[in-house]
Amino acid sequence: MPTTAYIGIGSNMDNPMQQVNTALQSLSTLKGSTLCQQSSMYSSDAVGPGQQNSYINAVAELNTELSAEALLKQLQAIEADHGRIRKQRWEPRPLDLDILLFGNQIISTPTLSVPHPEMHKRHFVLYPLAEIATELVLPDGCAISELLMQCPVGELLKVK
Ligand code: A4P
Ligand code: MG
Repeated sequence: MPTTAYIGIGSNMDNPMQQVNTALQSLSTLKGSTLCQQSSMYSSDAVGPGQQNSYINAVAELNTELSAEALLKQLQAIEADHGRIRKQRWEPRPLDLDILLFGNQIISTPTLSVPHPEMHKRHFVLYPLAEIATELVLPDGCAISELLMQCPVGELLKVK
């Protein structure tokens, strides 16, 4: 049985909209997986330390036969194709791909935390996710609609 996974896509370097578009193309050809839905693109100020360019974010829904670990490896390969070199956490990046949700699974290993630990408080994750999964309920039983009510839209802007 394939698993429904939601992938958070983010970029704040080197033409972010194009980075997100080509990431979506790569996701659509991922082995053992089908790209079912993609959200609009949203812009927002960078969350985190220091001054950074604003981000473009989107969320994709995949149906995948891959395990969560195998999916993470594939996502990291796509990030590498986009020229990402990891130096430090929260640095500017041409492309960041996070597994937000993997079916109803709760995963906590040294390499993988699912649901993504920050997702419930990030407007740039919740609003695009809700756009493609209005009725979603997280593994802890919390409905996405409830999370949205606790997360102001702020300066998040749908751009495309
Ligand atoms: N890892 C653990 N869980 C996961 C998961 N669910 N999905 C591990 C993907 N990776 C996961 O990630 C570091 C390690 O996390 C990986 O090797 C993997 O084994 P990384 O992508 O190298 O590092 P990172 O992205 O810099 O760190 P982190 O903690 O993932 O940062 P975030 O939470 O992704 O935050 N502001 C706006 N507006 N929009 C953004 O998209 N993104 C960030 C990055 C900060 N500010 C932002 C945005
Ligand atoms: Mg990341």
